[in-house]
Amino acid sequence: MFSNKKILVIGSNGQIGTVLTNKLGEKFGFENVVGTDLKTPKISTKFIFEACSVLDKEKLLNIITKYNITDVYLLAAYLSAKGEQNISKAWDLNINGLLHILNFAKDKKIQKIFWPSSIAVFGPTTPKDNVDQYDVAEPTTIYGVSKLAGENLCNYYHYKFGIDVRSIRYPGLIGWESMPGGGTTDYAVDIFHKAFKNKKFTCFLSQNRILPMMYMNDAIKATIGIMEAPTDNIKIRTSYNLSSLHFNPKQLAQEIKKHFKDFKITYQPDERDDLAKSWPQSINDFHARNDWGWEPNFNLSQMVNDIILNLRNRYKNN
Ligand code: NAD
Ligand code: AKB
Repeated sequence: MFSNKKILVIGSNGQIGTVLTNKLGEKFGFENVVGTDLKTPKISTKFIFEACSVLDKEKLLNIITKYNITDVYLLAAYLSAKGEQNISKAWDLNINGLLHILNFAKDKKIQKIFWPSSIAVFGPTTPKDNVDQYDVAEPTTIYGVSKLAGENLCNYYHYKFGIDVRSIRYPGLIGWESMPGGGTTDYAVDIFHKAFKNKKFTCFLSQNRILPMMYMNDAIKATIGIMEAPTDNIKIRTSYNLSSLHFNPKQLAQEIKKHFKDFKITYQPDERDDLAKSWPQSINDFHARNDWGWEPNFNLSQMVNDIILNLRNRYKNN
């Protein structure tokens, strides 16, 4: 397929990367999409794959040159729960990985960058509901601190060097095609697999812990949407608030019970519940809707129906 874009997805084996690389391949041609991650994926990919760490600047530049990369989606990161286990490594990956990519753009090696931030930039001093784009952001996780610093780096490189870097603050993402890699919202993926396997699930968040969440299909739509929007429409160069769903584990379990009558959930909140407690419950995404036309497609019951339909096929065939 002809495309004037050559895309590099860094962290292509992860929860988002697994889905995003395939969607980008379908849209722009698999021959125009290169995935990189620390290890070669177990299942063969339709897109081109190169094993490389984002922290290995020289090897990464060789890949960018070899494939004439224009657009980079930088997904490699330590997420919230994993980050608390290793503060220095989380800072190193989340900040130095981003700096490598921003500097490649500054040196005209690439043209456009997508880098995701998170609702984790907000903290206990932020209002809980309908959080505005510009509400106070004083995170109390190293993950949130690194995301907030990253947002400001993106903004700085845009205004100082004209770099076209675009970002959204993803809520907790839920999908059926891939597993999450060490976040606080991971429960909302695991719960579906437990419903299929043994009809019971022990949740590490408390039952009433409401968080902003989103179906993966909507997250991918937003990601490609912001990258395809005309440059003049992108007015925020830190990171856009993004919203679709908010619910607690009890409400998710009730939706799942509509499909699995015997499904049982118990609660054993651990330290991840404290991280979740520091985050907002719902987000106002007026600017994303207004500037580049963001709109989600899935409500809670539509998402649950779609995930269960797809997982039913997957478990039947395995
Ligand atoms: P993930 O942990 O599932 O995937 C990250 C991938 O990066 C993994 O495959 C990992 O092997 C790879 N990686 C780790 N170190 C690397 C390195 N040095 N070089 C190259 N690859 C490396 O994460 P995800 O959920 O796919 O998240 C992707 C991005 O989206 C992250 O920036 C994350 O902060 C952000 N985000 C995710 C969510 C969510 O709910 N999944 C929510 C908000 C923001
Ligand atoms: C996490 O839980 O760390 C992520 C996020 C909301 O950024 N899913």
